[in-house]
Amino acid sequence: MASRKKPIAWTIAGSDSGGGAGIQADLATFHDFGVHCCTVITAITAQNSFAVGHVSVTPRRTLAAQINALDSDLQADVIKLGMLASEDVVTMVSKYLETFPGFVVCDPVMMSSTGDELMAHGVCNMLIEKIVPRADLLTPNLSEAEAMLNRTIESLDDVERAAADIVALGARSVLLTGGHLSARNNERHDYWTDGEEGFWLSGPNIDTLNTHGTGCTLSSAIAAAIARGYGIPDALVIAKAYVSQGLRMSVQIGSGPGPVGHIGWPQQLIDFPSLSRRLPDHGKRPKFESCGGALGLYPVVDSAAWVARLLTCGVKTIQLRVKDLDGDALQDEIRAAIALGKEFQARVFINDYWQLAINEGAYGVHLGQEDLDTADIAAIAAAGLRLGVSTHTYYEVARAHSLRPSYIAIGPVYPTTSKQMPWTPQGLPQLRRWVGILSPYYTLTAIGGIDVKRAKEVLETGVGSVAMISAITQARDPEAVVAELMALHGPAA
Ligand code: 3NM
Repeated sequence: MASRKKPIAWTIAGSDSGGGAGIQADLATFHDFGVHCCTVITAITAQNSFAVGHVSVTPRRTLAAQINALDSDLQADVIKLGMLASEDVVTMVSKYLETFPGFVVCDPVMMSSTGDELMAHGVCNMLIEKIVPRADLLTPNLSEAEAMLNRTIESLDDVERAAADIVALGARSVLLTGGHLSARNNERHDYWTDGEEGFWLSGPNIDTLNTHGTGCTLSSAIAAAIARGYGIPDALVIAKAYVSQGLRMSVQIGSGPGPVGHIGWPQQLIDFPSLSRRLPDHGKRPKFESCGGALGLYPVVDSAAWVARLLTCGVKTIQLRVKDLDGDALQDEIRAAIALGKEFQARVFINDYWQLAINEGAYGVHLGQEDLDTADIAAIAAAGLRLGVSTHTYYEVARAHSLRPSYIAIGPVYPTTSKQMPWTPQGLPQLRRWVGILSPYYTLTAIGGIDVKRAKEVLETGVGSVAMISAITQARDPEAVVAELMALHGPAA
């Protein structure tokens, strides 16, 4: 996932003498993500925590010299654009971007959080004409989006429309932060779209005055995550978590609003956003039953015969994952597996076929992310079935988190041949990170390429359960393997 050499980012932005926003916030953010940050300073501001007193735009030659010095030695993987204070700056930066092949995040800074104007109206139009079409991601807040579109944004529906209209101006994608407009259910909602797909990120509404540098930090954190090899959806989740953590931990330093904190990779689920395609209405969020403790050894099998064989060995959690049956044969298989679960008092999860699982009274349903688009999640919850969801990335965990499922599966831990997948294995360090973030709130299982030898190190992460196919179903002596794996897990719940 992460690239090998230390990635390089440039921030092309203004200096904040107060140390809370601009170049200073960017440096702290990139540092936290292990990304080397070069700086092209577009303006020197004289400011403190309550006002911007003076702005001195960098002379052309000085700006060009910075860009040339970096271009000849420290070429960027990612460029983050902040305050571009004059037409000269916009022209020169846009010229450089014409040949820059990497990712460009543009935070269209127009005002400071103290309410001081940092960009004249004419410059805004130039930004739209020359920079926006080169931006892979634009991160306006409400007032910046209003200025760009020359209209007011008054509702969350307006936010979706505004984001789409900004994409129509030429940006490859837009994250529009909903700000005060979006504060409801104690959450704040930001909307991302590339004009084809879109989703809402909902994070905690943190009650603090110390918000100085939030926009700069958000855009830099996104750029940093991109530089570390994450795709845009993952980068947005990581960056929003980073900013939420920074707001939660922020302290007032001067006599005005303090800076958002910069305190490393986000570690706690309370800071992580949940993610959904439509604006969530948490008042109506379905509630899932818990699994009543750790899942223990969790075989994934393709027939009721295997369910019978493994439940006889004492397995207490199992998934029926049928891929090649339909009609009555499929229904019979599911019915038989569910009956076995009741007989052995085991948790039988049905993969995919949520409607049949409901009809037949299964203990639970397991869904992949693609099934989340089509399954009736509310119906599964209303029928009292547990829900397990597969996750492979930050984006997918954020999406699973929006449903508050009964358990989350994390995979693939290692390479697997049992399922075709586009994701690189997450590995033990990332699994450990997920356990730290998720296990206080969620029952977990780890899956993908786990065999008896690896099960020990996987369980040492504290995940509480391993799920597997081939290590059991292709073993010469499945009963012996299951006995060994169950012993590794300890007593079943
Ligand atoms: N889901 P094996 S990995 C069904 O990462 C499945 O979501 C995965 O098989 C995920 O134990 C996987 O043979 C295959 O590697 C697990």
